[in-house]
Amino acid sequence: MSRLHFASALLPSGWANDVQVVVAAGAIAAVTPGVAPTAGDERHAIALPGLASLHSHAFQRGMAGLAELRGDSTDTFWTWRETMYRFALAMTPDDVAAVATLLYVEMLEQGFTRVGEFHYLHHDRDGSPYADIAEMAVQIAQAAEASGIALTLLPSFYAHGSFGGAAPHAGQRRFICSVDQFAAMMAASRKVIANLPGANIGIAPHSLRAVTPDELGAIIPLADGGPVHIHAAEQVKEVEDCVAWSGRRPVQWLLEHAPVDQRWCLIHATHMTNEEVAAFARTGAVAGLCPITEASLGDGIFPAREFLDAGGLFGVGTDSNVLVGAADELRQLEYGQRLKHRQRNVLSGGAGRSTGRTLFDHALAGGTRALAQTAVGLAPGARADIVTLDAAHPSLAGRAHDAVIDGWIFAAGGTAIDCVWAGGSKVVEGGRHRLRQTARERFNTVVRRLVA
Ligand code: NGQ
Ligand code: ZN
Repeated sequence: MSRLHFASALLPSGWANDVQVVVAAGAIAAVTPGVAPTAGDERHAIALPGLASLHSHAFQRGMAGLAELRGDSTDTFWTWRETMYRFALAMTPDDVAAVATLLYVEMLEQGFTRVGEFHYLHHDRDGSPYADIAEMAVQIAQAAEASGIALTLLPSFYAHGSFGGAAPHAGQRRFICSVDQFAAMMAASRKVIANLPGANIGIAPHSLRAVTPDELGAIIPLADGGPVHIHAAEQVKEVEDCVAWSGRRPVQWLLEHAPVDQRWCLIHATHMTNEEVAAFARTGAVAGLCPITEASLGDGIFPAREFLDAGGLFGVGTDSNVLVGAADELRQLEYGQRLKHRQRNVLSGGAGRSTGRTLFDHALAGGTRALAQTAVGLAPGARADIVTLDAAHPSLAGRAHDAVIDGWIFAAGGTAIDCVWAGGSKVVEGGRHRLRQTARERFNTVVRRLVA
């Protein structure tokens, strides 16, 4: 058991001062506002609950910044994807573990205490399953365990190269499963995470490009009540191809044909009509926004103002992990809206409200729902996932409460983070994860070989 004391802390009921938090067996046992610190309390200034990166492809951290060289033809999402596939084809299970470990260390340093790993790099380099069909999931779980981050493993079902059951191409061979293989992979993956603290599992039909309607129907029961994540409507070409295939747009098709409800998370959902926005918001499903990757890949701008006005809930993910940061994702989300609408404080939710606070509340609630967590934030029963900010950071000086969040998101970024507890264990101190150095060395060795 340990006792922490915060001069101020963001609780589910709002900001409170002089908050004592008791941590036992990795969870928050008690939260008491308005009490002076007692001897033996570890004291900090400002506490926030950790956020989730609800959408990550860990292996892609290995190629961050390596696809910024212009090619012979116009560079797009689709040409980036070819580069990404070439990188994926070269990686061994140990490479994936090295890359994922550093990524999760970085996520924790940046205020993410849970990751939704949308995991589709399943098979050996020739496309044949490993002797253990969940071999790559084992590597992901080991990285999560070493770093301390809570894992929501989302094994991805991927079977086709495009809409209508088109054959996959050779570059996709490591991702491909039959429905039966996927059922075996889910069973094996459940065992992989069974003893991992804080872990849970869902499923991730990759996209309507990769999964037929029949396959979607066959795999949804394998979630067994857990989360269901799917990429949808990220690119205009994807919307056009979906209309050509079905007469429906991707989000529209899902809302009409799949049992989309609060268990579901539609990743990106960038391109929607107003009708799709309203219907999506009504389902209670979460929009899994990845603003930095969506900007990096030239996807487009999510209709966030309209979606929030319709009562929709979003969370954020780091997706390609080209740059990892909770503040960075939320800032990019708001800045995209500012550039689009040529206004300021677009997503604050009303006069006198802090934009940073509103973004933070959404990311917390959306991440919690999308990754099927029952307890939210700094409250008894929740995992003890706590982030403290450095009150002496110049961008936080003189601020209190919501203004601190604004200072973090819009002015300081990750440099404002001081300590992070993951499942009650203090893994980040002074902004550095205890494994930073060893994880970097291992990662660098792998990546030097991969880029050579
Ligand atoms: C992915 N990433 O699965 O890693 C995808 C690219 C695809 C993003 N969509 C592959 N950002 O969607 O076909
Ligand atoms: Zn993705």
